[in-house]
Amino acid sequence: NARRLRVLVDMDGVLADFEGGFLKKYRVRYPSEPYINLEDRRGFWVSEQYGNLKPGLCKKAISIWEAKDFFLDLHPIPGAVAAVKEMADLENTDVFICTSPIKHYQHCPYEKYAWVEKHLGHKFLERIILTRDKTVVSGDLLIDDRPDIIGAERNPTWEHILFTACHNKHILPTPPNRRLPSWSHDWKSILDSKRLQ
Ligand code: DGP
Repeated sequence: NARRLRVLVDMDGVLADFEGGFLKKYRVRYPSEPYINLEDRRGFWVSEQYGNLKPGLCKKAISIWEAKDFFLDLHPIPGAVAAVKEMADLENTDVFICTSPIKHYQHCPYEKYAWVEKHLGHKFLERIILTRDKTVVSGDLLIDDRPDIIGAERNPTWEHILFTACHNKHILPTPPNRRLPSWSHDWKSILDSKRLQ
């Protein structure tokens, strides 16, 4: 079976710790405002939960990830860098980093490239797909922490593997939807199960 497997890997929440980086910078910038512990995060949109916590916090939350160096300073998710490098070195496997930049484009797209070069190396710059619509990108697997990935294509080619994050851990995946709980779990078996299909 010489067919190559194409794996799309999301960045924020899967490779880069968006939630941890957000909370840390939010608390430094707004020390007297309430905040949401990561265990209490619910829903994909950080700004929505902060807005519900207190009027005005939606805008304050957004100001954190729109600031210079927010995306560049994110720490890698544990095990992510080693896993993606190993995945890219597997035979018959093509890995792409598939990520949606925020629409405030002054810093985010540049810093995503810089982050990939810093943590994964220059050759991974060939592997970046920036898109606000992941359904039009073709692949066998999409490893992503966002539960609802929809767009222009009603039948995406990829199978979505839900990567566990603080905001989605209470969602029950409706079978046959699969999860990857962390990078220390057996991601290779998920790839192998797809090769056999
Ligand atoms: P992705 O993980 O590729 O689907 O990208 C989603 C981006 O949106 C990621 O950078 C995280 C960011 N994000 C998280 N919460 C919010 C929010 O409440 N508002 C906006 N505009 N972006 C958010």
